[in-house]
Formats: sequence, structure tokens, C-alpha cells
Amino acid sequence: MSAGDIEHRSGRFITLEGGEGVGKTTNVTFVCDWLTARGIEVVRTREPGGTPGAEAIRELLLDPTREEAWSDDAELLLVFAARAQHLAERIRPALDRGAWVVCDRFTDATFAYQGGGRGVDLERIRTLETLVQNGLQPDLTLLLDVPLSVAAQRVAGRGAQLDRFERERDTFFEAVRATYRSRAEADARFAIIDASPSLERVQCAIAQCLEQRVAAWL
Ligand code: Z5A
Repeated sequence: MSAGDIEHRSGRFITLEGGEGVGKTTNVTFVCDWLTARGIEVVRTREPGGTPGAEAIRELLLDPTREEAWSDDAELLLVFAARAQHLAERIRPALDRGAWVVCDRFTDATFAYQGGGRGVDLERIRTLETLVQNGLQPDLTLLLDVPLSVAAQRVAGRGAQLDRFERERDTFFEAVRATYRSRAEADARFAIIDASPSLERVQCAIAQCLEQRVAAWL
């Protein structure tokens, strides 16, 4: 079931995905502005996070100063605990009243990072996905795809402290990118956007995609 298939609701659920530094945060703003300009009520949010409780879990997940590493299972459960709270408190209520939700990362990130990156069995992730989402899926997912070298330059250019995931090795990020790409190639819900060119050209491609995919929902 996609978010739009629930009869009493007209809100749509759009997610942006990709590795670190590909431009998700920048382009979430672009997508929100594009929708707002068309008179749509937009709720902008992110994962992990989106509510005070889920943001507290985000801190636990990303804090690079923690001495005790999370086990793979603990990390997976924390990600889905944050998601359950986010869905209950923010995403479902917004969709139910007809708002559109634009989210910086969602469960595709779990398949990419915990599944592809950490090597967690995908069936375990699917089981939690079913439990927590009860059939709810994004209507559209923009996968921003860039080679690792470009993403690394952008992260370095930002100059902020690296979080716990950003300290992983290149093989981890190669696996993340490969998992994202194979999921995107297998599911029409995705649009793959080449996010390597200038921001202007990337946003042109995103606008074109929104014209094609979203126009039918307006
Ligand atoms: N995680 C997980 O493991 N499992 C899960 O289920 C979920 C998440 C949901 C936090 O995510 C971490 O949580 C993430 C995976 C894990 N870890 N990592 N890595 P996050 O989304 O907060 O972290 P992030 O991916 O590192 O986001 P980011 O650092 O904010 O990057 P971004 O949003 O993709 O990029 P940006 O900030 O918009 O852009 C980066 C810089 O590049 C910035 O200076 C821009 O101005 C610049 N930029 C953007 N586009 C361009 C173009 N086209 N040309 C030139 N420069 C550009």
C-alpha cells in the first residue's frame, strides 16, 4: 500500500535518500518550496528524528563520542523505535489531515545502512518494516546518487564534526550506495537523480521529476 492508497487521506509521502553529503538536506528545502508554491501544506521532517523522542534516539545513534558501540541489532531496533514514534506522532497525523510529508531519509536508509553497510539480514529489516509501518510506504522516493569521492568532498567542505556513520570506511559506503541503487532499480516508487552536477542542474532534474510524478496527484 502506498501512503496515498488510504481512502480517507489525500496527503502524500515523499522521501529523499542517498549517502552522506549527496545534497538531501539542501534538496528537501527545494522540494518543500516547490510543493508550497503549488498551495500544498507541507510537513518537513527527517529520520532518525522528527519528534523530540525520536531526536533523542538520533543523538544516541550518531554520537561519535560514545565509548560503547551499538550492536547491529541494538542499532536496528533504535532506528525502528525512532521511526515508530515518528510515524505515530508526526507522519500519520499529517497525512491523515491531508498534508504532504517530505522526509529526509526513511526505511530505505535502514536497508542501505543496516542491511548493506552493516550486513544485517534483510529479512529482519523487512519484519520490522511490516511491524512498524503496517503497509505504509512513501509515494515517491528521490534517490540522490553521486560517486563516493564527490560526496566525501562535499562532507569535508561542510567542515562539521563527523558523526558515527560518517567515520565508516569506503567499503561501507560502497555497500550503502550499491544497496540504494539496486532497490531503486527494482521499484517504480523511486526516481534516481544524478546529484553530481551543479546544484542548479540537480534541482532542474528534481523539478522535472516532480512535474512528471506529482502533477497527477494535484
Ligand atoms: N541512518 C541509518 O543508519 N539508518 C536509518 O534508517 C536512517 C539513518 C534513517 C544521519 O543521517 C545518519 O543516520 C546517516 C545514516 C543513518 N549517516 N550517515 N552518513 P543524515 O541524513 O543526518 O546524515 P547525512 O547523510 O550525513 O546528511 P548530511 O550530512 O546532512 O548530507 P546531505 O543532507 O545529503 O547533504 P547537504 O547537507 O544537503 O549537502 C552537503 C554539502 O554539499 C553542503 O555544503 C551543500 O551546500 C553542498 N551541495 C549539495 N548539493 C550540491 C551540488 N549539487 N553541487 C555542489 N555542492 C552541493
